[in-house]
Amino acid sequence: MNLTNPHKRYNPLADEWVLVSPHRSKRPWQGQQEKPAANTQPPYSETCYLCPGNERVGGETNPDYAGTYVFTNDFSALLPENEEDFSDPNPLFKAQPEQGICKVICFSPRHDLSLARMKTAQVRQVVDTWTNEYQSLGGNDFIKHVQIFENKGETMGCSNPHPHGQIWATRELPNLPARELLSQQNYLAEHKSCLLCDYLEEELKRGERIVFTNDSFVALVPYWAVWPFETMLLPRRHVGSLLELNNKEKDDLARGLIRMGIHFDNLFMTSFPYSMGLHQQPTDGGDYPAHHFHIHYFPPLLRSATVKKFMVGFEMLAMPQRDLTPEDCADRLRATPTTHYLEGA
Ligand code: H2U
Ligand code: ZN
Repeated sequence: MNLTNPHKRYNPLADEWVLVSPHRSKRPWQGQQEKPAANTQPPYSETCYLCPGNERVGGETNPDYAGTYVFTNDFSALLPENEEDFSDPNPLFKAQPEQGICKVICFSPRHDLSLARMKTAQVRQVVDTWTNEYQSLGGNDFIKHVQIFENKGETMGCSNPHPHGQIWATRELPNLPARELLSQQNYLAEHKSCLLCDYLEEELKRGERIVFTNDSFVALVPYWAVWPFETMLLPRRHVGSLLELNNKEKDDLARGLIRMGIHFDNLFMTSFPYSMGLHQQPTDGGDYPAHHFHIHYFPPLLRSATVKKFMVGFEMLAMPQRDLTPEDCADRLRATPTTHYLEGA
């Protein structure tokens, strides 16, 4: 399928539309224009608050950790206790208390690495840590949703190059997970099958948006992607969360996370910035047969290591828009080598 005229595409998960203007991207692809970015980070940094043995801003000292390391965020956006009365008689001034727990996960003691440059066994440890945190945080009576995510790169407002992610666990379902869950539940009710299972099956047939696959996971640029190189990593099997993955699937997830990172970094020969996160089923003990576990990557870069996409103008006032098609972007990602450009450098 080669759509060349302006059109809208529907995102059945988020229930919203994106405007696609392929005719505007006819200008030739310049490809690599900048010099490959060297990794200038040292394996250990004295001034890093995430490196082993260092003191954090909050005053605590990190242990001399060897694998992953989790601690409660010293500046948590949410607090477990919250009894304040936010009620207002006027419905136009609606507020509710929110409770939660925020944690930080160091993926590795090595200050100079990223998921893309770690070994499978090390990333597997990250997957296991995510699984344990999802289970233990979700086990709290008052926690309904566990949002695991990684903010990577200065452009994404990430404060530190040390490989790390965060978890914000909340009493309520946040906006996007709530919308996605509802869409999946409506789809199941209407079609008697899973939205993402059906979508994945069709994408594997069409092939044009697939970046790579392994035995258990598929990486693709969604048909409705908003960000140029937005991708999703989906388990082939219908599982609601990490808890349902078997050993082999967890290893394949680790391999998928690494390979996604390598394609991204190789695209513009830079440590590719993004926000990524896991969407897992709610943790209130309810039954969620419609929910298909998946990972979103939202990267801001457009044409080079420095030229990013701005969500401004029409996009702020009306709806998101893109010029490069998701098919073009999947082609470009797929065409990058599967070995990291810094390997052997
Ligand atoms: P970012 O990578 O998105 O900047 O997040 C880092 C988190 O680390 C941030 O939420 C926390 C910040 O509150 N932090 C600590 O918990 N302790 C520190 O000593 C510094 C930063
Ligand atoms: Zn560090």
